[in-house]
Parts: sequence; C-alpha cells; structure tokens
Amino acid sequence: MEEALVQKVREAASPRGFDVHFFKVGWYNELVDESFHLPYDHDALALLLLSNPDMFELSFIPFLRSSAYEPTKNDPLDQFIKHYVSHLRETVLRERDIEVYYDYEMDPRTRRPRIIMQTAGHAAGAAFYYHQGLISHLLPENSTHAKKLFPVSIHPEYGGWFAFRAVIVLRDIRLPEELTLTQPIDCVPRDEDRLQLLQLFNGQWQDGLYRDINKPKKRYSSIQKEYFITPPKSRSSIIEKIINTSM
Ligand code: B12
Repeated sequence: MEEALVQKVREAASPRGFDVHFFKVGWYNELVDESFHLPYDHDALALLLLSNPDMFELSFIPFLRSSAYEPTKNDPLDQFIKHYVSHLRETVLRERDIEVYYDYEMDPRTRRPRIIMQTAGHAAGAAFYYHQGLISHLLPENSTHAKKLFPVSIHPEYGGWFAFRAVIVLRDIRLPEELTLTQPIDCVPRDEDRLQLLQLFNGQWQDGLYRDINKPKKRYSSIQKEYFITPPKSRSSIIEKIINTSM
C-alpha cells in the first residue's frame, strides 16, 4: 500500500519537475540532535520533495503566468511550492493525515529550522551529505577554532543543480519494520574532491562551481541561473521578462 502511494505521488510530481523519495521518520531522527527530532513514530512514512533542473520551466514559469500567482504576496517560489503541495494534498494525498515541513520554515520557539533538509535527503537516499567531519585529516590542525564549513549535499544525477523543497510526513502510514535505510550514492568519493567541494560551497557558492563537482548530467537553464543569482529583492524585472516573453 505504501509503495503504491509513493508511486502515485511520484507520477504526479515528475511531470512538474519534482523528484520524490521516501524515508522513515526514525532514520532521520537517529541522525539529528534530539532538539530537531520529528515527533512521530519511528516507522512513520515521510516523503521528500526535491526540485530538479526542469522544475523551473515545467511548472514555475507556468505558475508565474497563471492567476494563482499573487505578485504582492511572499516570495514567488515559496508561494509556488506551497501552491503545488496544496494541490498534492487535495489530489493524491486526499484523506491522508499529513504534516508538511518546508525548507524555509523556522520554528518560532527555537528560531531554528523545523527540518534539516540535507539530513532528510541523506536519510531518503536522495543526495549524499558532505560535511567537514569526513575530511578532518585534510583540514589545518587548529581547524577546530576555524570557521565551521557549511555542509553540502550532492545528487548523483544533478550534482548541486537541485533544491530540497519539502518533507511530507504521513502520520497514519507505517513502513515495514524490517525495511532499512538505503545509503545515497557517494558521488564525490575522493577526499581531495570533497575538500574542494566544501571550499567551493563555502567560499564562492555564487559562481555555482560546487554544483558541477561530479560532472552532472543536467543543469539549470540560463534563465533559471539568472533568476536564482538575482537577489530576491531585485527579481521583479526578471519576473516581468519571464511572464511577457515566450521561452
Ligand atoms: C540556515 C541556512 C543557511 C544559512 C546558514 C547555513 C547553514 N548551513 O547553517 C545561510 C544564510 C548562510 C545559507 C546560505 C546558503 N544556503 Co542555505 N540553508 C539554510 C537552511 C534553511 C538551514 C540549515 C541549518 O541551519 N541546518 C541546521 C544545522 C545544525 O544542520 P547541520 O549542520 O547539517 O547539522 C546536522 C547534521 O550534521 C546531522 N547529522 C549528525 N551526524 C550526521 C551524520 C549523517 C550521515 C547525516 C546525513 C547527518 C548527520 O545532525 C546535525 C543536527 O543535529 C537550509 C534548509 C533547511 N531547512 O535545511 C538551507 C540550505 C542548507 N541552503 C542551501 C543553499 C543552496 C545555500 C546557498 C548556496 C544559497 C542558495 N540558497 O543558493 C548559500 C551557501 C552557503 C554559504 N556558503 O554561505 C541548500 C543546500 C543544498 C545542498 N545541495 O546541500 C539548503 C538545503 C536549502 C535547500 N532548499 O535546498 N543557508
């Protein structure tokens, strides 16, 4: 039953440029600090929604051109993702008891993210999580005092050209007890490349070179790159261009 449901969500999401992976809430909880635990049963089913390089053209541009888009409201992409998840909720997830966690949401009490997407991505076997602990022997001796390097996840097919968008917990569905975590593909296996990856992500993420670390098959289009590299406050002219030009 769970497999059929995951398959249904995948079939709905794929033509819109989203990939769907699943994990047990317990697999995520075992990795993160207790303060980040999700308050559900160990075997509860969670779906991870990530946007692949096609999402922008397949569904975000059509959304901007539709009457659902409200220019005066919050960030257009957050608006679109929420709109799309509501659509899933009303169709393939109808009558399911779900809780949605968006990548941008902060817990108002702790002011920390409600969900740690990169760990969820690893637990779901979607994208490998690279952190400085993996290459500590290559870092300077006194690096414990140096600035922490932010971790980064790399997808076997899209490299860094994707984003985690949401986790949907299905409280009423349990995965079989005997099912165990499938490790994500380690697509940056050499320590020297892992060091370079973390340096690129932390030191020069704006140029996007970190995204190409494993020579991915698919990348963002030039208009998508232009959109994301433009600071959110200055995106109105590019949105105008997208709405008014056929592309
Ligand atoms: C806050 C935030 C920022 C902050 C701070 C960065 C940070 N990592 O703390 C700022 C504003 C600087 C930032 C910037 C950017 N960000 Co940012 N950011 C986030 C956000 C919202 C939360 C990250 C966070 O606070 N994590 C909490 C800390 C504690 O997590 P952690 O260090 O991973 O520690 C946990 C793990 O280590 C785990 N753990 C322990 N042991 C083990 C073992 C294993 C095997 C595993 C898997 C886990 C695990 O336990 C720890 C918690 O207890 C996430 C979205 C999200 N909701 O997750 C995006 C996110 C990390 N950002 C992202 C990106 C792309 C960026 C930018 C490039 C800008 C952009 N959006 O294009 C820049 C680049 C970073 C830089 N060089 O400065 C992407 C990364 C995608 C990827 N491929 O990895 C994310 C996931 C957003 C997304 N929608 O996809 N970001």
